[in-house]
Amino acid sequence: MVKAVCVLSPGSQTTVSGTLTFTQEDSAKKTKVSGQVTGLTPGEHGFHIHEFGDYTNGCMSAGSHFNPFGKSHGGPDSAERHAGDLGNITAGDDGVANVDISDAQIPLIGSNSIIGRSLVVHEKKDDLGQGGDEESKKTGNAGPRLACGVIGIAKNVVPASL
Ligand SMILES: [Cu+2]
Ligand SMILES: [Zn+2]
Repeated sequence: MVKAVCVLSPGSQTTVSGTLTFTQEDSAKKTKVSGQVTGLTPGEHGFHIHEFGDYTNGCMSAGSHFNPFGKSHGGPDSAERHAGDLGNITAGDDGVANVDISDAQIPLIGSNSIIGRSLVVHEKKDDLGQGGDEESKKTGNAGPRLACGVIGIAKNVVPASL
């Protein structure tokens, strides 16, 4: 089993934070993402893996959605999607979103491993590629980046084969 962790840091002018854990039992299994994001406005917020674990210029340096197969933007259940398209998380009135996702396109093992890339939480709802405009097929119109964090190897776990 490979385990990774992401501690989200607030972007400029936000107080959004959170800790997410990632686990993958073996290369044939989905990756589970679980944890909590706090400080959100109530409602849905785009939630993606972005291509770079780079914060030299804040969350903007994380680049575009992780897209190793050259696809258009979609939702987690879409046939056409970026690997990093995890859809939306939903915050309650307390501003807390509980995350519990299983996804086959964000492996921790193998050449398309997301370890070393980043997780980004957005201000707006991701339209999952259904917005009808050009931007919808790129970013889902999810808007500014509220918080981001690098996905790193978690303590006490020896990765199988990264
Ligand atoms: Cu994003
Ligand atoms: Zn995308």
